[in-house]
Amino acid sequence: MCMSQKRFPEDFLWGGATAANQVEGAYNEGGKGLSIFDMVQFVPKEERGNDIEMDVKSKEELEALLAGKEGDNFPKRRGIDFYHRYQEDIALFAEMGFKTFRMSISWPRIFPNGDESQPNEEGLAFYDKVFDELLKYGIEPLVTLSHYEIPLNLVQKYNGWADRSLVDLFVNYAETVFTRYKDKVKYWLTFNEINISVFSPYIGSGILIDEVENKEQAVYQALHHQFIASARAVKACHEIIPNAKIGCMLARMEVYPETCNPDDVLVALDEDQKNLFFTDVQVRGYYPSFMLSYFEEKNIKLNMLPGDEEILLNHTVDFLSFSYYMSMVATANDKEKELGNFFTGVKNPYLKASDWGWQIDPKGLRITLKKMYDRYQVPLFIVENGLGAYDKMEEDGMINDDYRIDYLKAHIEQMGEAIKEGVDLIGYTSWGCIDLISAGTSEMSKRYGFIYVDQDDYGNGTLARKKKKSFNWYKNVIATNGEEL
Ligand code: BGP
Repeated sequence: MCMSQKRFPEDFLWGGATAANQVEGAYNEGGKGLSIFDMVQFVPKEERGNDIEMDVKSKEELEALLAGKEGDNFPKRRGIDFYHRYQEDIALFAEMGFKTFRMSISWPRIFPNGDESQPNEEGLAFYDKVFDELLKYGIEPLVTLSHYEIPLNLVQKYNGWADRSLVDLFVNYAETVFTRYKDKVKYWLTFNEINISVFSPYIGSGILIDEVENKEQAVYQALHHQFIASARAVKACHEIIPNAKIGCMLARMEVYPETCNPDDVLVALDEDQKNLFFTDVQVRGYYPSFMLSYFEEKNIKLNMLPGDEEILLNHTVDFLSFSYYMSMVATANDKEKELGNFFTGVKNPYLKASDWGWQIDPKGLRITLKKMYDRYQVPLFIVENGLGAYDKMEEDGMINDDYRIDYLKAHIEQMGEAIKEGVDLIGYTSWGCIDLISAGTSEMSKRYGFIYVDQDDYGNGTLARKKKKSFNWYKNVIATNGEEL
């Protein structure tokens, strides 16, 4: 226990985070259509090595998956059965004292094919029940509109966001849920980790990349459509729910130069700019000049319509949210690179890494908070942070996840320091507050939760929930508003 000067504001939003595709399951119940993640299979580490491959790349591959020819272990289809167990799970969140719960709406639960004229009432009713349950305990829902949950039909029909038609379809979906939940949800996010598309065009933008000629052109064009859709969703949110706040979401990691050699510093700066490009557009409201130069150099020609620039400029987000798990090291040397979910870099000799090689860096979070606040001067919200680890149940049934407590404690400590140093941080939702299916590897055994879920990588298990040691620890963190860690 460590007591220190008060750091966190009284109304700080403590909580946990999930995504529909990683928890709900019930992939073909309640009228839900297939989503892109329903097509991603689990491949054991022994077979895939260190490569993380989430993308379906061609029509042919997609058809084979649809026909079930390549095995049938699709963990994201089963999730952890939150669809049927949300009451039990939310009661546990309430017991920990959550002020907020980050979740996403599965777009194909509302519009099963993405392009119907009328929404699916059963899907809408499900989220009504979830929001009511949260509000019953005074937990504020924080809702992501699109967390890798693009309706599969939009991939088949349009090649995802590569086609501008998705803008209107998404805005219609956003308006539908804003209107339906306007009295229940005050905090919204548009696209989860919008920058993932560059590394994973299928997951980020629903693009079957082998079907396009100029890949980079297609990805940045899709992103332009997503920026427009996001800005129009911001506009609609402000009109429909005047007291709501809507933010963007970025996968953020600090990038350090390997040495003080200016060549390394330049490479690191370059990487960092490419990351900040996404928030530049969504927070500042325009494309940064370094990116326009990059497009020119690569002969990427974005098709922008008249009015696009105004939409981006006039409908910027209210706050900036991001995930933070690790930092990276960039080098001008062509060395062997380590792997994160989608960034590469070299090893940092000063840091330890998780079992998945993610370099643990609490001070990097403070650096990022300071940098982001300096650059944008809007409220910040950490909507994902945590340690993916193998947990072991002891003979007495306890899960002593001290390593997780250490990780979270060190990060929260640095958040407190950043707040003391003037950063406007409004909340923190720890990722995977209940064990869920990994986004990157589809493993169940990569666990982040305060709550254990009895299920293995192959779907065996009772799905029973059990509190880990970190459960009571986090409960106390919230009860003391971050003063006792
Ligand atoms: C982010 C995603 C989450 C989440 C997290 C951890 O990229 O927004 O959905 O899963 O990373 O990644 P992983 O599940 O690969 O450990």
